Amino acid sequence: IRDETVLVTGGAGFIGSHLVDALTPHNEVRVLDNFSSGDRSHLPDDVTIVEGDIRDPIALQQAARGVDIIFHHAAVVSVSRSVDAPRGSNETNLDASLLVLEQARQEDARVVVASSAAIYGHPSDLPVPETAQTDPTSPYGIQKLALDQYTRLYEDLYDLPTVALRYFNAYGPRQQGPYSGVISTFLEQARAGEPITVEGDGEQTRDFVHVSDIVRANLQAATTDNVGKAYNIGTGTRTSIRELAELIREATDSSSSIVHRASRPGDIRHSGADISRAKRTLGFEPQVSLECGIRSLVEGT
Ligand code: UD2
Repeated sequence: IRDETVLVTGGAGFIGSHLVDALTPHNEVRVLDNFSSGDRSHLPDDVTIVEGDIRDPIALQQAARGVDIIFHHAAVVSVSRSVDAPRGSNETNLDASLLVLEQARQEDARVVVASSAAIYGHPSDLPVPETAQTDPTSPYGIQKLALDQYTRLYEDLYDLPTVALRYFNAYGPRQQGPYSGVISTFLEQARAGEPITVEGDGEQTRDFVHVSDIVRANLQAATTDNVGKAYNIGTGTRTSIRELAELIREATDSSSSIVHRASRPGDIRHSGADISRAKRTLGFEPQVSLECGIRSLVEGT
């Protein structure tokens, strides 16, 4: 997209900041972030930063004034935090998301929201299509499901162009911190020569999707005519955690051992996206294989 005024909520975060990088050369970009987990150093110079919380209607109003598109990535991303404090995460992930949708209505702006594979819970059939039963196993999953449904409803009720992108397991540069996901954890362990900690038997599988593919999906969602819909964003390939541990050990030339720990209570056994709708309708085609994605993380490119 070009010559648009866009707002990225959570634009200093992991996915948001990569999206900002892709948007800034050709658009006027604003970022709304409270820097609770985002990092200012990830932001290029030529973006307008509104430091504030998406729960704050005034900050949101200021950031969203006159925008054509809102990419909504601000969220409390920790599933375990949502389990410990459901109301707190609900305020940010759902109540504030409604503020975003209302603001978009006022500005007549398109909205692309970050939904999640968490809405499916334990999938009964794999790969999971968008039409699969939704059965979240955490408050986080319920919050994302409600947001996903509200997005569709806003198109239905108010004719607002909306798209929900259901991310599977995202990874890539700048993913850091305690809730950052298994790839960055394994990579840190391998680099430090510490044991790589596989939880459970390691036969559980995930669909790992590189952040650059997620950015591509966002740009496609920004122009598609097929609005009011949700799209799975993954690769369609599943990898076991044990295999991942070995891939990372090899890629880093690490002498780390691979050790097994207790599995996570309630862990999803298998997760994998059916991405045929995104392919057909958005023209989405993942470009980064897990091997390439890990290699570029290791090489820092
Ligand atoms: C992902 C999302 C989460 C939510 C969820 C929905 C991430 C970071 N989180 O959680 O937001 O959408 O999917 O189902 O993408 N593991 C190990 N050793 C470690 C760390 C993890 O074996 O040191 C295992 C873990 O037990 C799990 C798998 O790796 O089986 C993936 O864990 P994760 O935390 O990266 O992501 P996940 O799928 O639980």
